[in-house]
Amino acid sequence: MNRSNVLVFAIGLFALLLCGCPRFPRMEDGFEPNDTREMATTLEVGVPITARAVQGNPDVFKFMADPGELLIFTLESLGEEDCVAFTVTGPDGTELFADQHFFCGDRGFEPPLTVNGVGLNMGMEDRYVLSVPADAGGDYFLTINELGEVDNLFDFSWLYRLTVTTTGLAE
Ligand SMILES: [Ca+2]
Ligand SMILES: [Ca+2]
Repeated sequence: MNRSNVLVFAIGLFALLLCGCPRFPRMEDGFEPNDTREMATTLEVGVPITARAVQGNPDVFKFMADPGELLIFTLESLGEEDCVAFTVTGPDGTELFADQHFFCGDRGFEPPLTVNGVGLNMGMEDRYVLSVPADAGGDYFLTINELGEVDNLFDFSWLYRLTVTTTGLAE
């Protein structure tokens, strides 16, 4: 590449970045659209689902629980930007868990809202474990929201593997 070509290339790249186009949209997964509880993807015990959460496009999953079960949602990070926030909703629409942070890395500063013993464990590397006591039977919903930074030019996305398992609640 001679000097003027380099200059043209640099100006072109700068112009592209400046106008924010193209957006290089992140590829979605095959479970879309699953953006609301009405369109939620059904989970089955022990059957892992590999999917991608793209910023601005929530992924909603549902699981039919028997009363008295403990639901364990395990999310393994498979790559890209791990910048997620979770919400868990019970059969009557009550929010049982809700991350309160809006940007990547702020989880530690904004503790999540949790009720009824729902807990998030991040003890293992690249893994989130959400424990949800299902006192009532019915559909429990897990929403995965990919967040961003204040200044990311392109949408973030997160590749994950989600598995739900159950045990009886401790007496
Ligand atoms: Ca998705
Ligand atoms: Ca979605």
